[in-house]
Amino acid sequence: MSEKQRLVVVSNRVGPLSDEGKAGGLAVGLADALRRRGGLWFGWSGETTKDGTAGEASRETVGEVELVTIDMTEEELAGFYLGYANRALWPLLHYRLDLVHFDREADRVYRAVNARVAERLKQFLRDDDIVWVHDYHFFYLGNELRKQGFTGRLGFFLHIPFSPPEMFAALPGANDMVRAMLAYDLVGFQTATDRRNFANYAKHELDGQKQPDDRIRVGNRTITAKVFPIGIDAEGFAEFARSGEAEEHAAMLRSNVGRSLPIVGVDRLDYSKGIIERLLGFERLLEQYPDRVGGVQFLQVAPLSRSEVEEYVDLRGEFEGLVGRINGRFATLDWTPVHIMTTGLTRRALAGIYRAARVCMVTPLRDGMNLVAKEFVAAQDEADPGVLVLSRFAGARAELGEALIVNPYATDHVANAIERALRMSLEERQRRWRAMRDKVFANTAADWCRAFLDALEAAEPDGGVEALLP
Ligand code: ADQ
Repeated sequence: MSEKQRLVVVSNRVGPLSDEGKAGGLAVGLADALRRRGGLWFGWSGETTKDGTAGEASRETVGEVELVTIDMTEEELAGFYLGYANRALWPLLHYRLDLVHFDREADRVYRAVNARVAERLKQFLRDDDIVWVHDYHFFYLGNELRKQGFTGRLGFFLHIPFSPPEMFAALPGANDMVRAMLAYDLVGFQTATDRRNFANYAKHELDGQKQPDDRIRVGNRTITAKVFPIGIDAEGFAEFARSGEAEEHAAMLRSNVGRSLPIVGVDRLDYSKGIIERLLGFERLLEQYPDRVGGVQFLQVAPLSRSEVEEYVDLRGEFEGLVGRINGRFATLDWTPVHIMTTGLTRRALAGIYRAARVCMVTPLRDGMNLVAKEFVAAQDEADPGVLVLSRFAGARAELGEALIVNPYATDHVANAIERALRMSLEERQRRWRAMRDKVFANTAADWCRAFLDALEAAEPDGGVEALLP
C-alpha cells in the first residue's frame, strides 16, 4: 500500500483534527495518519434534522484532510445510537446481559443506518482508497460497502471488548453480525481475549476454522483478525502535565486535600467503569484502616454520559446516593472523604490532576483498553510518581502488569490495594512506574495506527470481495 493511497476513516463522531488540548488518544493517532497520507474522515455531525442521513453532507477541509459529516433524524438517533448501539451492543459486549435491551425496531434502524451511511460514503470513495471503520456502531458497514460495489481494502477496529461466544450468542441476529464482519479484510481487537472470543464464535457457531498468521476461515472467505492495543500520545500528554495549567490544577487539588493524600478516579459515568465498586472499596478502606480517616481524600471526576439512556440515569442516582452515604458516615467538620466533579476538564487540567494524585483508581468491570490508565502513567513525575490501581478486567492490564492489579468486585481486595499503594516506598513506586512508562511510550497512538494500517496492507483476504450477508 503506497503512502499515496488515500485513507478514509469512518467513526460515529469525527475529529477534532487539531490538538487544542481537547483531543483524546484516538483522535490524535488518527489525525496523524490522515495528515500523513491525506484523507477523508466520515461520520455523524452530532445534529438531528428532518432529513437525517438523507440530507446534505457537510464538508470541511483542514490541510490535507477532508471532514465529511451527515445528520440523523430523531428516529435514526433513537434506534441506531441510543437503542441499539448503547442499549443492546454496549452492555452485551461489556458482559452485561442483565442490562441488555433487544428491540426489533432498534435492530432494523441500526442496520438501515449502516446501509445508509455506506451509500452516502460510497459517493466519496475512490476504488483504491483504504477504508478504516471504527467501533460497534458500524458492524454492518463493510458488508454494505461491498454491496455498493466497493472493492478496495476494508479494515475494522473494535474499541470495546468482544464478549465470549456463549454470551454473544444471546444477540438476536448474532450470526448475521459476525458474517457481516467477515466482509472486512482485517478486524482488529484491543486484547487477545477479545480476539479469541470472536474467533471462537466464528468457529463454533459458523463452522469457521482457525488458520495460521491470525487468519480465520468461514466458508470460502478468509480474513485476518489481530490484536492492536491502542496507545496514547504519550509525549504530548507528558508535556500537558508539565504545563502551567496543569501546575495550577495540581496546586488546587493539593490545597483542597490539605494534609490528606489525594486518590483519584477519572471516568465517564458508565456502569462498565466500576465506579460504584471503587467507592465501596474506598469506604471499606475507611472502615478497616481507621488511621486513614481524615488522611485521604477521594476525587472522582465523572463527566455525565448518555443521560438519555435509563441505565445511566439509574447509575447517576446510585452514584450520588453512595457518595452521600460515605460522606455522611465519615465526614468531620474540616474533612470530606469523597469529592465528585461531573464537569469536563481540559486535557492539561486533567494531566495536572493525575500528576498530583498519590493513587489513581482504574477499576472497570470490563473495558476495551482504558486510556486513563496510560494517561496517568504518562503524567507522572519521576521524582515522586503515584501508584496505579488497575482492574484485571481492563484491556490495559495486559500491558501494565506493574500496576497493583485488583479484582474490582472484591471489596476487601480493593481496600487493601489502596492501603498498599498509600504505604508504598518511593523506590518501589519508581520501579513500577518506570516499567509502565517504558511500555506507554513504546506503543503510542501513532504506533497503533501504523501497525493497523501495515497489517491492513499485508492482509491477504481470500474468497472475493462480494458481500457475504445478503
Ligand atoms: P472510553 O470508554 O471513553 O473509550 P477511556 O479509554 O478511558 O474510555 O477514554 C476516556 C477518555 O476521556 C480519556 O482520554 C480521558 O482522559 C477522557 N476524559 C475522562 N473524563 C474527562 C473529563 N472530565 N474531561 C476531559 N476528558 C475526560 C473507549 C473504550 C476504551 C478504549 C477507548 C479507546 O471504552 O476501553 O480505551 O475507547 O479505544
